[in-house]
Amino acid sequence: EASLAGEEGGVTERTFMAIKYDAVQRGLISEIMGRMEKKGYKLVALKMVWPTEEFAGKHYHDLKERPFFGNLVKFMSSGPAVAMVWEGPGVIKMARTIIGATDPLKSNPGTIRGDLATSVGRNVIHGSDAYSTAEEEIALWFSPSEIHAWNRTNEDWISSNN
Ligand code: IDP
Ligand code: MG
Repeated sequence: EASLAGEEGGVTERTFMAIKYDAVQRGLISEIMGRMEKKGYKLVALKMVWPTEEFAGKHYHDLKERPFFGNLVKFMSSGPAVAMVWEGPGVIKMARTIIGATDPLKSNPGTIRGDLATSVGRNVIHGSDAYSTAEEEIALWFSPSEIHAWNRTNEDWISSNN
């Protein structure tokens, strides 16, 4: 489990992100991962997953009643995604900021979707939207043994308590 100890600039927490199959096809994996890595967040779990329709439906269960749900689940199960858990101060909210708005045309330049996408149906990345969904999605995509609590040797150059 992520430590909830307070740190300057936010509580250390974990969020789930998935690089969608459109970004995998377009060769944007390192571009997207690099943004989280360079920000100073720590990658604590990583794998490629080709979701079944059933699994994709579980991941997007909140959207079952939406008209685009069928297409969304078909798209998500059409190829492998890159599933990740990122850890760090305020990472749940900050990952959403780094991602941008759901509709790439409403995402600011500088965000992942604002820089790399134009269509809501091909918006390259998923990120958990709250603490509760982060917990739920991490548990859906990863087993506890796949999540690694490793120490960074340069931690003092990224985070300070004073
Ligand atoms: P989010 O990914 O920004 O959290 P959600 O509202 O949770 O956005 O929707 C999940 C995914 O469903 C979006 O990333 C997008 O791929 C797809 N989606 C959302 N709204 C629409 C829509 O109006 N048309 C088509 N696809 C949509
Ligand atoms: Mg969402």
